[in-house]
Amino acid sequence: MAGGRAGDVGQDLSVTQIVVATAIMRNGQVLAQQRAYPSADAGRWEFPGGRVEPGESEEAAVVRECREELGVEVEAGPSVGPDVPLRNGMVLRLYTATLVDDNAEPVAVEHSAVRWVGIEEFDDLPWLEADLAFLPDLRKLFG
Ligand code: 9L3
Ligand code: MG
Repeated sequence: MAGGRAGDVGQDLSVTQIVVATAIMRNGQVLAQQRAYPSADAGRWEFPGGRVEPGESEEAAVVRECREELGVEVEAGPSVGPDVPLRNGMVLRLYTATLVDDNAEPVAVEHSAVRWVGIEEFDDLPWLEADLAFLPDLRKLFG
């Protein structure tokens, strides 16, 4: 925008795009989902989530993404683990969460599969590289 100044309406390219990931915890397990796309990531496992939208809080993004991807309502808890740099300057940040209805079963709306994973099974899954960075802190949380 010609003549644009800080504070003008428009995209501020200096703001880091946060991608939230969600560790939904229930009965000593955490929910993982298997990506269907893009092809480079298909078959790999991740914590559900996606890009925070402009003006949206990170917690609200967690709730929205879990609703969209899993068809369940969650309550976002504290963030855990490191900020993980992604391609294109984006940063991945993990939030803990619980199901609002403990008996609700998440479903794979746009993914290949979902699965509850105990810490003893963490090493069995081919995780996305970025999500691997969260496993040590999750182990401590469950340990
Ligand atoms: N990403 C990595 N690990 C995750 C999530 C939720 C996302 N647990 C990466 C994959 C994409 C980017 O972040 O490159 C945006 O995520 P999405 O909108 O494809 O879910
Ligand atoms: Mg996503």
